Amino acid sequence: QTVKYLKDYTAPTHLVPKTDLLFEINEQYTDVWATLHIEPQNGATELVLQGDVKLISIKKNDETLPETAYSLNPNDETLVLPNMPTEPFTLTIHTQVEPQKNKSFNGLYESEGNLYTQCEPEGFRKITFHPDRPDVMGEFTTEIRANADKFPVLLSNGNKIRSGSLNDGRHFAVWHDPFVKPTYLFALVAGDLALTSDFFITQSGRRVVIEFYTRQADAHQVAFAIESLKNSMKWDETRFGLEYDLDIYMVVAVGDFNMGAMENKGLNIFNTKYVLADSQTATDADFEGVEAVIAHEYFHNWTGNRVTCRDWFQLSLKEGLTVFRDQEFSGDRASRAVRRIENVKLLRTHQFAEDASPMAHPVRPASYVEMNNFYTMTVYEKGAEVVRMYHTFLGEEGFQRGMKLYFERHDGQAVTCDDFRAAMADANGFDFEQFALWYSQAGTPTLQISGSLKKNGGNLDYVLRVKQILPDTPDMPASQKQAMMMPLAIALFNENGEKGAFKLPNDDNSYNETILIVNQAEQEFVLREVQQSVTPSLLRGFSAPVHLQFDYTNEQLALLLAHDDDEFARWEAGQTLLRRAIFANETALQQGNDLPQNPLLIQALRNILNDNNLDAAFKAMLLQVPAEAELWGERDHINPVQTTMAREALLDEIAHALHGELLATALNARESENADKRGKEIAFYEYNPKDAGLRALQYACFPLIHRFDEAATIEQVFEHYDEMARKNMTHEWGVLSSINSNASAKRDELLARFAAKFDHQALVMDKYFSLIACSRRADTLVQAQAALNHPRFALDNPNKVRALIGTFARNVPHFHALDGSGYAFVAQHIKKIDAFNPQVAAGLARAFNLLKRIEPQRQALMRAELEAIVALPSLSKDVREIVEKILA
Ligand code: HT7
Ligand code: ZN
Repeated sequence: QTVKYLKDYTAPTHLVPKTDLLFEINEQYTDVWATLHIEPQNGATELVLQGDVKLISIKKNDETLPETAYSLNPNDETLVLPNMPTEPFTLTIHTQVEPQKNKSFNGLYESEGNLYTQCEPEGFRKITFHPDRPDVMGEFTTEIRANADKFPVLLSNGNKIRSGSLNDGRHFAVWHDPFVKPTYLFALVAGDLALTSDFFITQSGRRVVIEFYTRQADAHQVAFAIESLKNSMKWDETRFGLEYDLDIYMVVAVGDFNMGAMENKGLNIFNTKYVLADSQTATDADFEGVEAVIAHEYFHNWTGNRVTCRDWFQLSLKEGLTVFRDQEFSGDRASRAVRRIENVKLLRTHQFAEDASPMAHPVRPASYVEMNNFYTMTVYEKGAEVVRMYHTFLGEEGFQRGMKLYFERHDGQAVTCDDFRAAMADANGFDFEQFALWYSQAGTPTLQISGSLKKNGGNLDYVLRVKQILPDTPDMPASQKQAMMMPLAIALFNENGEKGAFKLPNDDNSYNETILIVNQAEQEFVLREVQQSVTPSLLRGFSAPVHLQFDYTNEQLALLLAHDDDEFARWEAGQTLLRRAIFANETALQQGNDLPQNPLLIQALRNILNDNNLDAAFKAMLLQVPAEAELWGERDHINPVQTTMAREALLDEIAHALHGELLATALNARESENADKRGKEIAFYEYNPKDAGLRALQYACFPLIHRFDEAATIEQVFEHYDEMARKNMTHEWGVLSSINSNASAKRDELLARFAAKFDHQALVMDKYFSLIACSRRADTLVQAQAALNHPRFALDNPNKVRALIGTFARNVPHFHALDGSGYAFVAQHIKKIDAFNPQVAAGLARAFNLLKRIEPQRQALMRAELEAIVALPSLSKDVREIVEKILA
């Protein structure tokens, strides 16, 4: 396998400032003529183009080149032209593609009779030959010709400059994008699609046309996405001072898509999951997903498109920054604290696991085999945390000064993470030299903190000792790693739960919270003139992406849970109590002891349930018991099923001890949700953040209510399902998820009714398949296997695969079943899917990344499956890279 290294980067030998494309779409295949206007650099004569596509012919300045003038190398997907002029010249390259046969959804592909492209990161080379690297930027003009009946809509980037009829029922459109861009932002869509239009007036008064393209049957579901786009456009103007640049912004929704969406200049292509939403088919979480992804792709217009990446190692330059921007947007829209906690949960569940696995890599990877494998939690989510740390150090004003300088310096360029860091540093006179380590050192640091009171004359000092521990990762032993620089936000609470004042060294001002700069392996911070009793609130707001170890007593955690005014720290105190209770159960199970009781935790949860001043969405968050994957942190010898049992035992304890409070809370939340809707149409149960919070609270309680008395609850749900579910999909989903592990036939019947009702709603059928796959019932594997034959299931549709097989691979007791059946099921489908969609197969293969940290019996079973996968001679490099890393 060819490994590409960041250290080997060299500037391009040839630039391509202009590319003219002609697509002639036929029944069976599409002809592409690409005219590249090439500017050799520094007298270079050998031109290497990338391509994985059928070559028909090449012309140099209108003269057909003989086959002896170039060599095609399918192994490394290159076309080498050794004797090219040193002066500017053109190459016109004729290629032929078969989009109907393309099930990889990469390059030009067909879905339901329409054509779409996906070019990031290296899909353009499946369309034509080109340097196809992000630092070769140019202006694109694209002509599309196709049958007018079958393909009435012809779209590409930029502005439509011409269109008209041709002979034989064909027509054409010519698009020109005035902004230079790399090939990965190229897009084309051709098909029979419904258009929903709107417009946005920018801060400078320009009118931007908004066009959303969907299947005709889906057009009524785009209103929320359009509103989200307008909100995003407004927010980017007000918070970042960034205005949209073209006169048209198009979004196309497609059901076959490998990821969430793609930010192609002026022509975003979206997974339908992140465009289509109405209250009968989408949950509140789905609405929030649509809003966030619409925003994310829109924000790329500046952070990604106007300023792009020099090479793919710099992916986090655009992704980390854009995730940070979409997180801030969502936080500004509503429920900032809850959004922050959700982001941290996602990071800790998936990115921390990645960082502790053989797949660990720095935010800026040093090498890769298949770039598609590096659209990771580390690049996106840890990358966003790295950007957030700049923000924490500099504050909003300083951060915006940095952004301004970044755009002044680099608009229209392809740059690096160091250029971003330099802009932040130079705009603020802040030294971010050491901070660069966040881009090169993989693994999650641990901060071991201890605190003690010390007499200082008549006063007391609180001395915090901070030790930074960096883990070994496959790319670098801990001994070679250097101490990182990070912000540590802290406050001190007294025994009454009040925030206490303190002073800092050489500073006579009083503070009640501060940000300490951690930058050494071991460090001491002195907080002066503190009160007698101190409980520190540490890593407030999750100020750095680290593990925190501090020896809190359970009473101190309960105090923070009751009183901390930083919602993250408050929630985290509760999570630590919950984690401790589960670990204690695990130990008891291992040792065959009785399970311990947790009166302090139960009382703390009772107080939360009874607290009428708490925001409903936040209360729902406080009640969430950490999932298994959140509990594994840095542990080894994991026995997944024992973790599940320990966790379930705690859920039982909570459900029984707090049944009355849970019922009352759920009923109150339902009452509050209904209060302003009496006498109104059901359609009034729409998404809005306040009602979403009330619903989140109802469905935080309902599974625990079901757990208290399963038989009575399933009867009740069965009797009243239509009434409970009819308000909107959040209720329908909430009810079904709550009883989804119930062993009775009534649960099966309810799911069957759900599937029948939504048979023709592809996105709701994804929900049905994920319900099947996430159930903790004993027969889940059998049901998942049967679902493969459901008429609405399709192995070549990535959403369906993620819903059924991806969800199953996260179902801890079933994926990790001791007979190996769960591993075999997932492995079997990795092999099948790899034959046509390596990217999706590689995504599934990541489920095995726990291999080395799992107990020996399961480790052997997993290993056997992985070894069978790598033994396949035709295995893609995508899956091979992942599986070989896991096995190494
Ligand atoms: N920048 C986009 C990445 C993406 C992608 C990558 C590989 C293969 C298919 C893909 N579709 C979209 C999405 C984003 O982060 O905005
Ligand atoms: Zn992105």
